[in-house]
Formats: sequence, structure tokens, C-alpha cells
Amino acid sequence: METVKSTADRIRRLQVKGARNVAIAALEELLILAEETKAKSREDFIRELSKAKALLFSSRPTEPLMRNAVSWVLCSVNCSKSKHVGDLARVVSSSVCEFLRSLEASREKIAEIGAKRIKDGTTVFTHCHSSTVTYMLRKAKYSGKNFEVICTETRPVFQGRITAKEMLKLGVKTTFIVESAARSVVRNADIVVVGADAITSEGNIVNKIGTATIALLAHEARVPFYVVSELLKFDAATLYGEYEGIEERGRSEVWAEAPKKLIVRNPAFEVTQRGYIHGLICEEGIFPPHMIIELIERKYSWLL
Ligand code: RUB
Repeated sequence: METVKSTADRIRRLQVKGARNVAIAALEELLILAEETKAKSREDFIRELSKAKALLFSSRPTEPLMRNAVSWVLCSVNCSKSKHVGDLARVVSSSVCEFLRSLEASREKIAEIGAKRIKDGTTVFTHCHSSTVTYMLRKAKYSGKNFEVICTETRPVFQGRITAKEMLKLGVKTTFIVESAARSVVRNADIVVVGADAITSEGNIVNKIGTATIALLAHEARVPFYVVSELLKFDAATLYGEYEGIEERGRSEVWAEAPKKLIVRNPAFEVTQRGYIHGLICEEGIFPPHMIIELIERKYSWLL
């Protein structure tokens, strides 16, 4: 359980970032746990897995992809009738592999579909670092498109620098701006693409703080705003009345030596309303976000 604790801690400290990377790190922990378990009975093994689930879930609140991934594995174990820990451990590894394969296939499909929206000469505006977005841009580049990227630095922990470095490495002309320059600069873009941490039942999306402002600015400048995301970021709890939890992080990320009496807020994510989203680029195609429930029913009905 020590390695689960330390991975949960690395996720909390942002040493592992981005919804997809977080989910993959959590699944890898379940694999290790299954390989190293000393549990003597089915009940003990399920107790260990549930403890790991609780630790991972508590690492960051706005991570439905990770929650869906871990729940999928635990469900597979619970559905198995075997009493032998060895058999159950094998169920963990096969369901982890199955989930990872499906995640990979989705990323590939999303990149294939989304890359077609990038043409020669397109200027793409993005925010934060989404591995799904950068993979899609990589696909566009490898298919010979000559485009440029504008990325925000993404205060307070500068994930935009990761995006900028990746784009430069890819040989893409890249411009880096502070978020407050977004209104001036977004009008130079042809398309805005951002990732997602969560998709709600109403078709709203939750992504890095600053995303909703950029969506508003894109709307004002008449630049189409797309969300690039696996459907598995859907949070079924929102269908049954829950709000997606928005992580509020520590003040020191914003200002390490802030005066003690100063109130410093540091919400990590925010909701972008579906009305500002031209399309959700997902593994099933490009859809208006209000179609989310239909898409989930079609592809991942187990989430409901
Ligand atoms: C990252 C972020 C990303 C989404 C999608 O925030 O908001 O846009 O997680 O990323 P943080 P991906 O750095 O705080 O985790 O497409 O890689 O899942």
C-alpha cells in the first residue's frame, strides 16, 4: 500500500499532471498491488483494493477518468466468482490492460478526427497542457500540416510551458502568452482547442482554471472553441444530482510569501458551459456537447 500512498501523493503534488496521466498512474498502481499482494483471501484482497481506491480518489477531486478507471477494475474483480487471490489478481491485470487499450484507441481516434480540423496555415490557440490535445496536434504535424500554436503560460503552475516545449520539439512555430493577453491574442487564432478533466451530464466541461474565460473570449472574437476529450471523462454522478467537485489548491502556489492576512484563492478548475463549445472532439466523432448522454449510452453504458 506504500506505493499507492506515494503515487496518490505525487498526483496531489502535481508531479503527475493531466487527467489521462493521472488515470494511467492510478491503474499502474493497481497492477503493482495485484502483483505484490500478500492477501490470503478474496475478502482481504478486495479490502486492499478498496483501500487503494480510497487513497487514489482522495488525491484530487476533479478526476472522473481516474475514478471511472479504478471503478472499472474493482467492478471486474467483484463480478468474478473466484475465491483464489491469484485468479483475482489476474482479473486486475486483464481489466487494467483492457482499460488502457481502450484509452489508447480513443486517443488515436480523437487525434485522427481532430487533426482534420487543422489545415495548412491554421493558428491554434490552446490553454494548459492536455496530452490529448498535443497528441492530436502531433498527428496533424505528422500528416504534413503546417500550422502554428499559441499557448498560455497557465498560472499558477505553468503547465503551458510543457505544451510550448512539446510544440517546439515537434517543429511547430509557437507563441507563448500570459493569460491576461488572451483577449488581445485570441483574435489571431483560427481555432481554440482545450482538453477536459470532466464532462458533466448537461454537456458542460470542467478544465483548467482560465478555460471558461478563453471560451468567452473566443465567442466574442468568433473563433470556434473545441474540447478534445475521451468520453470516459464523463462523470455519471452529475447525472444523479452531484456537482463536479472543483479542486481548490494551496495559496503558496499563487504567492509563496503572501502576507498572512491576505485571502488567496486558488481554484484549479472551472466549468465551461456547453453553449460556448462548438464541438466535443471525442472517439465517436465531433458532437455538440449536449449529446453526451446519448454518446455514453452508445459507447460506455456501464458508466450509467
Ligand atoms: C490539466 C488540465 C488538462 C486536462 C486534460 O490540469 O486541465 O487540460 O487534465 O488533460 P492539471 P489530458 O495540470 O492541474 O492536472 O488530455 O492529458 O487528459
